[in-house]
Formats: sequence, structure tokens, C-alpha cells
Amino acid sequence: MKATAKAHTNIALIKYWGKRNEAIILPTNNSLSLTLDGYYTTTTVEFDESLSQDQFILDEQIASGEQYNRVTAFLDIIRQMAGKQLFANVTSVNEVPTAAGFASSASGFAALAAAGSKAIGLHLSEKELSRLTRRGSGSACRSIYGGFAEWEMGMREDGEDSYAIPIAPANYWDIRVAAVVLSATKKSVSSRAGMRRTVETSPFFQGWLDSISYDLAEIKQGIKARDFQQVGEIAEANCMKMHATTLGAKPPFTYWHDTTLVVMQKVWEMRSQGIPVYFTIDAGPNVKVLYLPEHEAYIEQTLGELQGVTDIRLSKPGQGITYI
Ligand code: 2P0
Repeated sequence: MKATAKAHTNIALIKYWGKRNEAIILPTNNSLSLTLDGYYTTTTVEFDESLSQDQFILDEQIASGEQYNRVTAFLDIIRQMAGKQLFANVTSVNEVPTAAGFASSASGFAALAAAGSKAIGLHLSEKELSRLTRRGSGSACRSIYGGFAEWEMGMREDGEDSYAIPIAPANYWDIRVAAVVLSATKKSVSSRAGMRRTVETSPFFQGWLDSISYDLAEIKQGIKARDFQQVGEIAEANCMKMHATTLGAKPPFTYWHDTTLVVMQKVWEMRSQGIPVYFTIDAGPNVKVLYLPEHEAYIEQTLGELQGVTDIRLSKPGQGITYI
């Protein structure tokens, strides 16, 4: 009744932005990501007949409130699948510095789903595990796989066909991601709230949706050909379109800070000098810069010199779920 699993976070190159069902987390579009080796969560789940409620310890602290509620709600799904009414001790350690601007929810729910389902005796395929993980946090369903993964939105309203599939493993192509950490205060609009507001009010949202199938086809072709320019161009353009939808929302908002634009402009400047480098940005101010290994030293130094940059963290493609 006990299992431990490790999962890495991922960065979306084609963004998940919009839900068609909030209760069971069904997206409005397919998304595609790269799993990263630098950031991960290790979680142990032990179901125990003597417990009268779940306990969740995150980074050696007893969790409560929203954090605790999301974990118990997710364990409820696992209990229901297994037909067992048992409570659990959950212990998680995050190697995802929140300051790096990566959501720990992706690695967190992927590790929880893997350890929890194994501990309770469910023998899930990767597809089933990804589908389960989606219920905790959408982007987490992509972290079941290493390397490139695509979350297929599915057509059904029960979510049975909404899960990630592997596109290419971690060792397929060594492309790198630098997380450029900016000195910024906590964001005022969460990704969940921002997504909802955009879907409900932004006239640009339909344009976003209409552009997805082209972006997906092009980026998959780029991955297949290991064409860095094609992958980078599409990823950067897709990120810009996602952020454009927030400007059309009511009330309008943006996740960018002044320093976000400084990094973006530096990336464009390096590119104009012939260095293949691109960026993507999630629901926050930090910028993730895509580059090839041979340009690592130059890019790290150039970005590190910018005002407002507090840290740069480098990552390679990472592995999918592992059991420990
Ligand atoms: C992504 N993001 O594809 C996109 C890009 C943010 C921008 O997935 O409500 O925390 O838990 O399903 O996964 C952030 O949203 O949302 C996210 P929920 P999640 O990575």
C-alpha cells in the first residue's frame, strides 16, 4: 500500500489555454510540451487502514487549506477508481524552486497520480495514468512522458479520450531551456482565473483556437526534422498569441512585467545577430529561452547581464515518470 514516484515539470511550446469543462479539466485545444530535467517532485503515498483522514506533508511542512484540499480531492478520484475507502499519508519533496517560475503543479500531480495509483493497487497504463493526472492539473498530464509530449484534448465530454501521448523521448534531441528569473512580485491573476476570464470575455480567444491546428502541425514537423528554427519560431509565435488573448479580456490583463519585455527584446536582438534563440512565457512574468547547447555559455552570460534578471536556471530534456 506504499509507493514512491518521481515526475519532472514541463514547458509548453504549444500552450494549453482554455477549458471546456472545469470540473474534470478538459481543454479547448491540444497542447505540446518538453519535459525538463532540472525540476521535479518526488512523492510517497501510503494508504493506511488506521488513518481517519489524509495527511499531506510538502517540503517537510504539514499542508493545509487549498493545497491540502486539492490533494485530498485528487486522492478521492483514486479511491473511487480502486473502490477502496482508505486514507493516505502523502509526502512530497519539490525540486522546483517557485522562484524559477515553473509551476510545481505539473510535476506534483504527475508524481502524486503515479505513486497514489500504484500504492492503492491500480495497474494503470501510461495512457490511463495521464488521463488520471489531468484531473489534478491539466498541464500535469504531459509530465507522464519524457521529452516531447502532446495532450490530446479529445472529443468526448466524459474525458475518456483526453490524455497526453509521447511525441519523442528525452534523448531524441538535446535542446535546452534557460529559465530567466525576474525580480517580480507574486502574480495577481492565477493561471486558472486568467484562463477562465479569457475564455469567457476575450474576442481574441476564437483567433487563438483557430491558429492551433497550424501551429501543432508545423511544430511536430519541426521536431521530426530536428529543425530548431521551425520549432522555435512556432513556439514563440504560439506564446505571443496566448498572451494576446489576455489583452482582449474584460477586464484586460497581462502576465508580463517591464523586465519580461527587456528579455524578449534581448532574444530578438541575439537572433538578429544570427544566434538561433527563441522564447516562451507561461502565465507569469518569467521568460523561458530555447537554445542549442553550443550557444549555452553566450546566452547565459548575455541574459545574466540584463537589469532585473535575478537568476538563470538551465535545463535539458527530462525523463517521464519513474518509480523509486
Ligand atoms: C501550459 N499553462 O500549457 C499552460 C501555458 C499556463 C500557460 O497549464 O487549471 O495549472 O490546473 O488545469 O495546468 C497552467 O495551468 O491549470 C498551464 P489547471 P494549469 O503549461
